[in-house]
Amino acid sequence: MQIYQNILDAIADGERLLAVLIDPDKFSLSNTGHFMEKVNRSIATHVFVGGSTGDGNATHILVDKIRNETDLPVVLFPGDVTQISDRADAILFLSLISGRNPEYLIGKHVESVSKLRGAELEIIPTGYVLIEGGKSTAVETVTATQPLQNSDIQKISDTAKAGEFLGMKLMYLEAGSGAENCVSEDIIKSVKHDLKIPLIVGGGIKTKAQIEKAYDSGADMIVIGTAFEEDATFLDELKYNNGR
Ligand code: 1GP
Repeated sequence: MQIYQNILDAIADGERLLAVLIDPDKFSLSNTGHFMEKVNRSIATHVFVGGSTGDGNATHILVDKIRNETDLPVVLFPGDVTQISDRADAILFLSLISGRNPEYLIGKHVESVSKLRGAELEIIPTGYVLIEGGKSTAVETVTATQPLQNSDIQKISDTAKAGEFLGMKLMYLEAGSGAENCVSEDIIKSVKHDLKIPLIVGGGIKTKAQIEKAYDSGADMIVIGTAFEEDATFLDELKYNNGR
């Protein structure tokens, strides 16, 4: 599978992408079959696996189980080096460019090389921009970084653009898992206006209206975790509507 090229092709075809985020820490393995059945019937295009705190073995087992239940690409969204599993199709190689903690700008990346070298995972360099979402998030705590203020749209746009200049292939605007406020339309529009690489938006998206607004503002891919964890029937509401 060529995950990144497929993302570019889908966007060129006008497709709206949706990643279902599964956090190994919060997900019960015994629920995998039932949950993935719903995912497979929904408009979801990708499965992301990862969390801020999860341990590696749980991720590995979960990725294996998910792969048996779906043909969708399974992409690691790792909170830590331990969460790298070569059973996934790809990994978002995240740089937390909103923060100034060297561990999340280069340190963890160096640590991960011994696991990635020789693995068949597609590595997708991804700029990760944490934006305040109304309450303190696990990402903030774990990475010891501050999110960007949502009023500082220029800085957010400049940060994303700098990531693109550095060669990142995807840009991820993150309000944090379970955020009270998802990333605003104004922020998405401003970042999108300036950016040539695909734009991912996640954190705190819980309703169809929020999904539509994010797409209409320019998000190419939306990531939802908490809303599906809390109510998997929300997946049933997201029917095919984009020609797939
Ligand atoms: C978190 O962006 C993802 O990293 C998804 O957030 O859990 O709030 O959907 P939610």
